[in-house]
Amino acid sequence: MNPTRTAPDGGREPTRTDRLLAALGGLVAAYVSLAVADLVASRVRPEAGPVLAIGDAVVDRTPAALKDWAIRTFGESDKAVLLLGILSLLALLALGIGLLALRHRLLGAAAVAVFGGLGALAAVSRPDSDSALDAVPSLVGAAAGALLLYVLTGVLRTPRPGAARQDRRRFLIVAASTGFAATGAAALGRTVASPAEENAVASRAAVRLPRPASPAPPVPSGAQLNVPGISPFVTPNRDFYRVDTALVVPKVDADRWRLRLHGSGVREEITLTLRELMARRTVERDITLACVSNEVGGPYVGNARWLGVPLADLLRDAGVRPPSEGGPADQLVARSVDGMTIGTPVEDVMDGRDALLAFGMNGEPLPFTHGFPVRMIVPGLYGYVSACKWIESVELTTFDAYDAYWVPRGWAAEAPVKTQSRIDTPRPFGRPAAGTVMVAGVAWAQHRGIRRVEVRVDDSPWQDARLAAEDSRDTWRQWTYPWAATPGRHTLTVRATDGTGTTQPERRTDTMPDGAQGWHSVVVTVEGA
Ligand SMILES: Nc1nc2c(c(=O)[nH]1)N[C@H]1C(S)=C(S)[C@@H](COP(=O)(O)O)O[C@H]1N2
Ligand SMILES: [Mo]
Repeated sequence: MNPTRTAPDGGREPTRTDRLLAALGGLVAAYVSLAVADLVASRVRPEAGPVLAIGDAVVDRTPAALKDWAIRTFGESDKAVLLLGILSLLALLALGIGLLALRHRLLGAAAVAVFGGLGALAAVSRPDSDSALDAVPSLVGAAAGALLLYVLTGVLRTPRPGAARQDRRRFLIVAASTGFAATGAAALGRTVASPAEENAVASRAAVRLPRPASPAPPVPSGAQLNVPGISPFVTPNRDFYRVDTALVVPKVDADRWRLRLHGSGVREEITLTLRELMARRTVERDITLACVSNEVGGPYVGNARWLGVPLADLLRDAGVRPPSEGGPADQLVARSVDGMTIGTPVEDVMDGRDALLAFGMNGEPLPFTHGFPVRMIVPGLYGYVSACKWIESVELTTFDAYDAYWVPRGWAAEAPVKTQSRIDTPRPFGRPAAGTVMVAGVAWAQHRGIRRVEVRVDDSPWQDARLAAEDSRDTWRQWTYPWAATPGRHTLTVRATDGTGTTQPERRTDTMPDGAQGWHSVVVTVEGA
């Protein structure tokens, strides 16, 4: 047993075991803080939890290049990686605060409170925070953590004489039981949906999609090629890529949702409910959506059947004229419930293309991840300049007057999609058998259409691929090329020509600032017979 020495302030001189336990105490107190905050947030608003609020703040302040790197490196796990990073940093700080608390009990507890305050500040300064209530999860969590740390380090600092061993046991029992209780409570908070979330889920289940006044023409039978490994012509909702800045998917209650249309050139500001929107003339269209962060050969593109109302109809009814007819606004800024802003040329929206306020995706109401209840879709423009999810307002303004979210972060204010083609099969570094190998994939140049796709094997001349039937110039097009493959290592390259006759340039460019260009190629090794 350790001899008990007395420290100047009456406590015992801490031993190495005390320091170890104190650090552990810091960790447990931080953990309990976060679990309690999580529990409270699950009742208030999930996004108001401190970790997510800080995560959101980090996302907004991340330089574009770093962000693009994160998307490239971690793909759709980029958010998980960010949260893991934040948690690791907090864990380190917590160990330090535990040690501090062993020296100065009150100071340690105060440090926990300071972090709670930072979390609360982050939560209320989010663009989508409309209530001081958002500070509550962090504050309650911090109070719980500070109290626990104070109690735990008290046990270590003022042991009952001769009872150090029992005191440490007491410490461990208090730490473990509080940790377990907080875990249980937080887990319960997560499984039992909050009333707000329940309402949102129920409102989506209650949506009856209207029959389109203008249905999508049937997909030509020849648009879907029968080649194993090719991207299906229609991307099922569950497989559709997801790119957004939301750490928690917004769950909007459709019954409370409103769309506001205002700004320069709008005769009179309009507010619409979902029911009112759906009562307008509806159209259904197949449209391929692509992300500007998609590298050559990348996965951030998908094709779906969208149901919605033409945005141009709504704008015309509100008195809006495009710049070509003398309208004062050249930029339409869409805002989402989570504070995203997306700027789109008014001219593009009103030039006759099927720019939609969409509520249906492949025959069902928009999934929450894809923008329920309503999002924008504009054929021919990258998502970050057109496809606002969880939309809540549309403002008519100018490019001079306003920069949307991504623009100050280094991305172009205007970004029509670049022509791209991708080899889906064979996979990179695949080992197909010699003989006829079906090389196949997709090519897209939304709103211009795909006129031609060519394939090159090593340095041989370009060969025409067989194009699947065209559904519309707003959708991607499958292609296939039967290759007489000979044993050995080969490089397959693809390039497409769009409806204007322009062929993809060879040179690869960065996704920044307005989308990648260049030829996609894959290297395969053909196995001998
Ligand atoms: N509210 C909101 N809308 C958004 C985004 C976002 O971050 N927030 N990201 C945009 C980007 S960059 C793209 S590519 C598309 C992706 O849509 P999807 O996730 O349905 O595929 O949504 C766009 N709409
Ligand atoms: Mo994107």
